[in-house]
Amino acid sequence: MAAKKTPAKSPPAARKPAPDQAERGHGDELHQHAGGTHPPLTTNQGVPLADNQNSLKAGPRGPTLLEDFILREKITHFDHERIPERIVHARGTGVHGYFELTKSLAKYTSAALFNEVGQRTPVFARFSTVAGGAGSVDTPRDVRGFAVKFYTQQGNFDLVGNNVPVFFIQDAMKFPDLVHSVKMEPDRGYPQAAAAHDTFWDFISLTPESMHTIFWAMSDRAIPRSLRMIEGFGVHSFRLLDAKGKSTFVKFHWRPQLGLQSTVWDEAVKLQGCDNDFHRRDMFEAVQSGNFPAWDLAVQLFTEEQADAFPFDHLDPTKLVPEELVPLTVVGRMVLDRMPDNFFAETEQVAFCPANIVPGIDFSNDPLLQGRLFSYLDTQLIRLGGPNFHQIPINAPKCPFANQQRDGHMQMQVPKGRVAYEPSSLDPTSARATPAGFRSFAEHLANQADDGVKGRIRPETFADHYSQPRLFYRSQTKFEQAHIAAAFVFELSKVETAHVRELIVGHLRHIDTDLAQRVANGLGMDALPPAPPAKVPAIDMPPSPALQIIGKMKPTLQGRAVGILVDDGSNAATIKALRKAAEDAGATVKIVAPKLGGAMLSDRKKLPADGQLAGTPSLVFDAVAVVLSDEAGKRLAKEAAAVDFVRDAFGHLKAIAADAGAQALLKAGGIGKDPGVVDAGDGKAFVKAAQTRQWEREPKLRTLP
Ligand code: HDD
Repeated sequence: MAAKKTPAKSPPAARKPAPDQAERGHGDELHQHAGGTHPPLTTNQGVPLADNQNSLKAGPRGPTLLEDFILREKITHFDHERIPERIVHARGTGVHGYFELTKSLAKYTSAALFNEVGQRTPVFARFSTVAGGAGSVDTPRDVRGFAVKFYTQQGNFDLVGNNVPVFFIQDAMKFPDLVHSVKMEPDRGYPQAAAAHDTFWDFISLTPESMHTIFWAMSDRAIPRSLRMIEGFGVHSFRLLDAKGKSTFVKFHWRPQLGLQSTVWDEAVKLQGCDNDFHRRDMFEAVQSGNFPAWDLAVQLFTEEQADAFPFDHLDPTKLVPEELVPLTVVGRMVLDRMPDNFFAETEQVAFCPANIVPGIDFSNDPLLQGRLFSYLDTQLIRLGGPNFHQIPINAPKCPFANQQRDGHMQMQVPKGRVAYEPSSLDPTSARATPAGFRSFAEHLANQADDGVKGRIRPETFADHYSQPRLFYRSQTKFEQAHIAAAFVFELSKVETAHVRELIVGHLRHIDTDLAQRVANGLGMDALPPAPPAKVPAIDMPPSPALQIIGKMKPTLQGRAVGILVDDGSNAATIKALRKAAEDAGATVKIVAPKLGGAMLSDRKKLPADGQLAGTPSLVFDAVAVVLSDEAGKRLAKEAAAVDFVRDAFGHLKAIAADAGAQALLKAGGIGKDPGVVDAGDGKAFVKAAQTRQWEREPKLRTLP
């Protein structure tokens, strides 16, 4: 048998030496900012990386290797970047700052932060919408959260409030239902960040106690101009305790130093399209430019005896204590002066808990507050993944803290020694309870009429649901009343179920028949629907002008924004004078032009624009000026973005300064003579008109119910 010829082995191909890592990690990446002192990029284990652009592959076009621990670590971390968003208040804006005491409350409380005038306590404040998800818009009609964490020397005190002083429900038991009703409907997954749908109004129509807060939510407080211009309220009554344990009830109020300011509804709606981040951006830009927003902290103090004489129960969170009944005393101010370095680490991970309280302050028996004391800690456990979230820098107290709690997920501390219990005798340095520590108010429950009865009981004193919404509505200016009526009509027009709409109008009859009629007319109802039975009919309380927005707006341009629309040929001197007048009055001025590069002005100098016309509508300004050559005015009169610029400014009741060249554009926008439309040459008149909205203009523009 002929032996098979084995094929001659070809000599092994001469192997090229493997290129070193630096050569192999090629790509098209550019690092534009070369220079500087860049620390080495490492894995989370501190291993320096030579290539952060290419995964480890079996050959240039081969599969990726499981071995690539660098890729796996990077992707795994990325996959886990999101944490569960807050079930409510998911979208928020946080800012650092401080609280400074200007009037001592030492007579009422042993809480250190309220004792020494001049003392500064670091704070972190987070403002939020309630209903929308974390990526939702900033300007829906919604209550705004106003949560402040005080890092006091006696531990963290969280005042977790809203921009309205009352709440929708009287008992925490109902909170999940309230929230489920307002969130997007579970079968269809919409609407996002909106109360205007059937499930919300269905719940409200069957929950008469919600009426008071609904009025606040239908007012322009729910469409604020800026987070810097909202009020804040601790809502519940709390107790202040002096060193001897004597208690005084307290309600906390935040008052914006820039005054209250809201948008008009059409403006809020359009802002959603124009700038999803309108409030977040506004806060960021203000703080970054040194225009630090500030609030006065005011308190209402009253005794148990005074409270007993109120014509309502102050433990009911649907009730406010009118300022006319118990005046406000300003005790300090909060200044927000530093944006977080990292949104996730701080704003997202901050964990507010109404149960975070310090010696000298205590809770009241408000049943909503009592439920909240449980809920927030519980939510943080799931949101932040375990019991050590208090060690995350934004949540950690800034005073020393120590106890015998140990271990758990994400333990960051390395406690020393063998003693992790109390009482103990083995460690002379272990933490012990102190006489200066937190003590609850020694409340005598025996003074309550129904003392001793255990049950799911609602106090009779919580039964009046209509007097305070009546107080709120009747205290408003006619413009605000019209806005409330219009808001009801808008919201209910989105409700498909007729009996829900009718029941809401029925409730309104208990509050104010004229309003009920206006809303019924606006909805096109043939007759007023019947009012549901009321346990307690509304009583008239003396009007409280403090509940208005318009009455509390400050005629000022401080913290406001003015936009000047210019184009080639615009008069340089007019622009300069207008800018100076507005800036001297405290406004931020931005130049808007058809092209971002700017415009060649009458003095042959180029003025760069801060915003391009199509992307910078007048919505983002509090007042506008239009300075144009005749030719540009005629040209822009045919440009939709320019026409919208002036038409919207006019429609949103803003002041407009215009020169002769701008008249063609104003005409195209349908703008005629109006006290708020002034000559661009008169900076003083412009500033005066721009310091407020032109309320009288509105009835001429739109039919309000
Ligand atoms: Fe609440 C968040 C304000 C009633 C349960 N709430 C949350 C936030 C604010 C408020 C401002 C956001 C905090 C932040 O910025 O992280 N909540 C209020 C006010 C209430 C109120 C003023 C009534 C007076 N809340 C309330 C009740 C319950 C909750 C009755 C439950 C029984 N709230 C929560 C929560 C949240 C929350 C589910 C969601 C995310 C979080 O706590 O941290 O636990």
